Amino acid sequence: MQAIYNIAEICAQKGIKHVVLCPGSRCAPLTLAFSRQGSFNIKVMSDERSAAFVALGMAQECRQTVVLICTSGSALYNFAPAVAEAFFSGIPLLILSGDRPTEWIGQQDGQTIYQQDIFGKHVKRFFQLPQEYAHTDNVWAINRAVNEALNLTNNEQPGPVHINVPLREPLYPVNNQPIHFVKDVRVINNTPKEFVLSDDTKSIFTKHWKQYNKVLIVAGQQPANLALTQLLQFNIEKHNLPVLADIISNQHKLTQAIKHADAFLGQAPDSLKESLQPELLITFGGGVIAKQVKLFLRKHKTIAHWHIGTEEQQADTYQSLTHTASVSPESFFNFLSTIDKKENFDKQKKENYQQVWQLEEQKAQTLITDFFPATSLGEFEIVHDIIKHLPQDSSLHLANSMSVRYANYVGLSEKQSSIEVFANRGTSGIDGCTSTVVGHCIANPEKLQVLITGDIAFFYDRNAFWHTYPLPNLRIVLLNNHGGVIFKLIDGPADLKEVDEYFVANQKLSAKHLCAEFAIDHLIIDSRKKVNNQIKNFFENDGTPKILEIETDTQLNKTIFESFKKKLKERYES
Ligand SMILES: Cc1ncc(C[n+]2csc(CCOP(=O)(O)OP(=O)(O)O)c2C)c(N)n1
Repeated sequence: MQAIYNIAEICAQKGIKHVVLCPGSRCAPLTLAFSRQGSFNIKVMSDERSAAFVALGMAQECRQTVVLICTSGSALYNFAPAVAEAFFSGIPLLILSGDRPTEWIGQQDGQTIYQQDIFGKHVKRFFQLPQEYAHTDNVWAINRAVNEALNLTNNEQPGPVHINVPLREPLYPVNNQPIHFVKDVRVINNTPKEFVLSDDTKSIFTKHWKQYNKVLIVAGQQPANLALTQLLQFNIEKHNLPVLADIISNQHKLTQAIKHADAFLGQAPDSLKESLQPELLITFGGGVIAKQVKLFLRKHKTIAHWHIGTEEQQADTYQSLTHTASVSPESFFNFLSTIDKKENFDKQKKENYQQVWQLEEQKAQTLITDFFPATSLGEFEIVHDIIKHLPQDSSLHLANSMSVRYANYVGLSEKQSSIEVFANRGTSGIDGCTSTVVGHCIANPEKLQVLITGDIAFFYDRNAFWHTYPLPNLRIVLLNNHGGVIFKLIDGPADLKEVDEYFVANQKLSAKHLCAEFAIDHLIIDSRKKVNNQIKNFFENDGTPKILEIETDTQLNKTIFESFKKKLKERYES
């Protein structure tokens, strides 16, 4: 087993800190190697689906590869939702699965499935280790594969990598022999590729830059990056650029960001959309939440569209992509900051274009500030109140469905620049939102982690709490409308006679019993008067995890959301 035990030593020497382990026999050599090696922070969780999302949250928080270990059989399949999310969001995970030697697959030997390449395209690479480890070639092959896998997880395009480890019995050390770690195990270091803008690319871009004055920037989902935000700010001011920034782009520090495009584009007349139509579109980061931005840019197509980034996949979200520049957004915006300002008539045109966006943003912002009803207890106004009261230096996590959408309509202010926003938008699943936040809590116990979630997403992922790790920094706002309210709010299902039974899928739970089971403080808001007081108690840092539950009425939520859209529309009718 020495070659297998060495896997833990290689990981340790390559700086891996966190390991999430799911118990089982087939993976026992891995379990023992990682636990006895001594340098890892190991967490044990029995539900593999939840464990994988916890690992994902930890990797996202530390911006470092997390190792995820499980036994053979369906255990491994349960990692799949988080693996897919990690793949599409670029989060580094190394998955190590114990397996039977290949001759035992399909031989009714129990707990055996086809594990090779099980995640298909949802991992960056799959490695099958040799199943005999004594020959020096196999020792070399295992070492090489583990090094390569680790390097792949966290290079210029991070993501999940899977190593399947066939293990022959005996799986446990005979006579309890100690495990020996080879300290001079070989480590292959990886120097990340350096991407630079070639002179050719610079000159093609500069030609476009000179040619077009309606230049629009769209920031997609990305982690907070102060240096990049400062560069963007410089470019906005120098070149008069409108920057569309969803809440998940973490660009709320920008002074002139357009944060409410989703709100106003949804209601804007065609004439306005025509004047907002860009000639040159520059995008960076992942996807955007704003559906109206996507529809607008697909219909009112730009002439040139440059996507900046080192992603392998070429996403043509707006069906207008003409160029990709494989450099980091920092180096691109650095280059942009060196280009001369436009002068005279061109300068005027650029300023005008920026002003049209700016004006719409300001009007939407004013409407949103004034909109929220003071007495009703709908979930939109609760999200608004929570966001306004978020403590500095906390993280805001948004579950899929209406939570992330409401929050995007509300937005964060420039003053809240120390708050980082996260959401599982790689696959937009409702399945691991809570576990992901738990991973953040475990990896960074100093930071307050606030999740806003709907009830279906919340109860779906209740095994997020099923372990022994304290979560004093966890705060969950549970918008309990007893079903998937989104299906009542979006165009399409809302008016179908089947909507309640087959889409909303009512459920009756409240978090009361769950909170008692897992020793979580359960706070309730059942009237608007209690909001301020309860929010204050909720954010208090007294060493206990807390869930703030608000039972809301679907019809009221629908009425409030519709009245919000109506008010946005009325602005254009008057
Ligand atoms: C794993 C997964 N299953 C199903 C869906 C489809 N889906 C999207 S939103 C939603 C309902 C979510 O309800 P809830 O969490 O209560 O939020 P609300 O709609 O009330 O805001 C469903 C089933 C999904 N995104 N992910």
